[in-house]
Amino acid sequence: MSSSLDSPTLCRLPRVAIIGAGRVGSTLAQRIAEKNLADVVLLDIVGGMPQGLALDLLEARGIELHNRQIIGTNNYADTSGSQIVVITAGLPRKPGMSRDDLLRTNAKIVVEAAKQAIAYSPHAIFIVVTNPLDVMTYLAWQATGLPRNRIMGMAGVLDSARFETFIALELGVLPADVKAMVLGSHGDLMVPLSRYATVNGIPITELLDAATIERLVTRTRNGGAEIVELMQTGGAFFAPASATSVMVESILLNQSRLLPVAAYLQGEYGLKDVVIGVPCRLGLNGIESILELNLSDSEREALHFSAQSVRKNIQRSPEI
Ligand code: TXD
Repeated sequence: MSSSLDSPTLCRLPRVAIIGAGRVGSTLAQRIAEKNLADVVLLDIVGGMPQGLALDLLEARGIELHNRQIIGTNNYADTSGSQIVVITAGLPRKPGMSRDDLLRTNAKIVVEAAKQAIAYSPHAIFIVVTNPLDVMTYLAWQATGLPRNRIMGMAGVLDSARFETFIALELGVLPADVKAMVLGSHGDLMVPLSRYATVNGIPITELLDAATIERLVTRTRNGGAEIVELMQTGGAFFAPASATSVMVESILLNQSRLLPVAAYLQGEYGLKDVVIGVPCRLGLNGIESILELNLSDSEREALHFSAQSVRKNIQRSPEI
């Protein structure tokens, strides 16, 4: 027996398009759906693969207790109307390969993906994940012509999470109690700000000696390579997907979280026309604001050095 009810108001959740359904892309789809943040469209160049992954994720919905739509496709038309587009398409690093070795191949892939995606989702906010991260974000910004608040790269959240992990392991404390901020480019020249790292408000400089902190900083700088060396077949993807999902969440839920994000700078930190990791407040408009910290001379120098290497790679990248 059924009683008549007013037709339920269907609450349409936002849609996130993920370009590149590889390890980072598919894990991100899982995180977004299981956090109930948005419907997900997974797109890849390989036929059948994103469709299979989407079906697999759909079959877990009853167990994971969510009802998000997950679509797998090879057609950009299916991504239309997305609020957020995440670009993970490209080749990952192989052992011994630097992120910059990926430059040429991934530049073509990312620029093409950005152009196609913006055509179908002209109001979307873009998050670039593909390496070399800062250069790819710059190229995607150029290719889309987006205002700078609507395009950013994910790296600092991951690098900071790695630094926090190593601090927590060293001190034997709960990882969630450790907060750290890593700025600069995503690579060997990243800038972990040790003096801002705390355990529930206590600066780590009170808890660890300088040599130990330096060891943890070095491990953070090599965090990606350490995993590539261990795995031998591709790089990290669980933590990168988690880090990206935090950015997606802060934007969709307008959380205003202050996160290190690769942003296009127009004079902040004395840097212009370059993309580099700086603290940004993320909300519905994407980058709501950029926070300018009072850096020490050596931190500022390290940030500028890091920006210089990004610039060099932007100049080296192919005309597309
Ligand atoms: O901190 C960060 N930003 C990073 C970046 C952390 C981890 C991974 N990082 C980089 O993300 C990594 O160096 C790669 O450049 C990307 C994606 O890494 P992932 O590990 O997911 O690589 P996969 O598993 O090889 O997936 C890439 C997918 C794969 O399925 C390809 O078929 C697809 O990209 N691909 C494309 N999709 C759409 N369109 C085109 N042209 C295309 N080319 C490849």
